[in-house]
Amino acid sequence: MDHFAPSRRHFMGLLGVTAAAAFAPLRATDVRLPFDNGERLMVDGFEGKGPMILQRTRAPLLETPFEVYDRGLITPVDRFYVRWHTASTPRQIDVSTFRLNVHGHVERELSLTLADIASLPAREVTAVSQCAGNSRGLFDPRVPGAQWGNGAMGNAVWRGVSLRQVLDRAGLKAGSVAIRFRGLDAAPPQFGKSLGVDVARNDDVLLATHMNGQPLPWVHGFPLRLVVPGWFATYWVKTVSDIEVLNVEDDNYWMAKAYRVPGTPDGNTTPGASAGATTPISTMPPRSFVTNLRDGDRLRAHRLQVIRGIAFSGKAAVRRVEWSNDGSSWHRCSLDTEGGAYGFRRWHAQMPVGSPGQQRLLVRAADAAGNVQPLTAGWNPGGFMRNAVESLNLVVT
Ligand SMILES: Nc1nc2c(c(=O)[nH]1)N[C@H]1C(S)=C(S)[C@@H](COP(=O)(O)O)O[C@H]1N2
Ligand SMILES: [Mo]
Repeated sequence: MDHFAPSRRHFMGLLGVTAAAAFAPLRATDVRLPFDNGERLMVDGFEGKGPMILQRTRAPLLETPFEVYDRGLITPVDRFYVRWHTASTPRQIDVSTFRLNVHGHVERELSLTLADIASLPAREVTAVSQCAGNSRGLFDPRVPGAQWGNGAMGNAVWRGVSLRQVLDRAGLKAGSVAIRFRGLDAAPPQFGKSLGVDVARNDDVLLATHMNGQPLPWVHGFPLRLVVPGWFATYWVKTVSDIEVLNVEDDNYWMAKAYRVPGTPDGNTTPGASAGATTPISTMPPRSFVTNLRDGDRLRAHRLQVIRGIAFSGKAAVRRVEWSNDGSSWHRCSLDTEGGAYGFRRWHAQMPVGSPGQQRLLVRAADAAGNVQPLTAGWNPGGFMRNAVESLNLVVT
């Protein structure tokens, strides 16, 4: 299958650091995501990654195999999911001519080199990046779009500079409303997203150069990407090279038409209902997952079973994780302290295994702002923001 052949082109280094990717030989095996037509290839060595679930080759769409989340709090770069909208992805960047241009409703236009950006104070944030369409394949009824399982998310340590440092140097004029970010993707409509001024001026919003201590690989947006902790990853514009301050709301395709949900409190509606007013996707509601057991696993009767997993919320820090066998009586899990407000939090508990037969396991998270995962899954036509309580069916023998 020669269309899987990895590119031999290399990147130029970022400020002397070589970002050239080494490609392992490609191997492919079958995997099955938990929905109809869920058969996929597991590929190893594609785009410099380790074993990943192949959703699409061009533009690359790679899903993290779920067992990776059980191995550690931080998702390794070579197992981190990948999503690009178009195949016109910028693989080769000349770091000597690259500029970050800041213009629009500003006091001073800027054209910053990578060295200019590196001279600003560094800042590091651990945060979950989750595609708004993560888990879309589980929507019922099914909806069009990338048919992800639960692996379009990852937790990384992002390092760069606060976007605010750059905005302050440009000076926002009175009446600024939104900040629009564009990447180097060439195909129209050119990818771009915007943030309200207040969100953009949060010190934790980064122009990141590094991920888990390594320069960003091209698939994750070398040489600069936006990191918006708590917000769905659609806002995390890769290869960001253009920042435009607007004095009106952004009417760009990616804000005005795409990545929107019904204007209801939870962003959901009834299948078939006429499309009412919509609103742009923003912060991530809480989610939690068991990572050490899979649906259909066998457990021995009348023992204590360790259960563990991850939880996160983009709206406020995770406050509580609970497990249940029936969806009505809930038991508190222990929450690890490690992780920070924007990252994965690990949790664990001991679950008594009952008599031989079926045993369900559900887990739900609540955050400090009082958001709790709903028991039944909501639905919207874009297949966005799934955050229902997930359940496993275990077989007790
Ligand atoms: N330039 C650019 N940035 C982009 C996109 C894109 O297509 N082009 N896709 C966005 C979407 S929808 C997601 S989910 C994340 C995926 O980031 P990752 O590939 O680093 O995991 O990048 C975001 N930033
Ligand atoms: Mo996404």
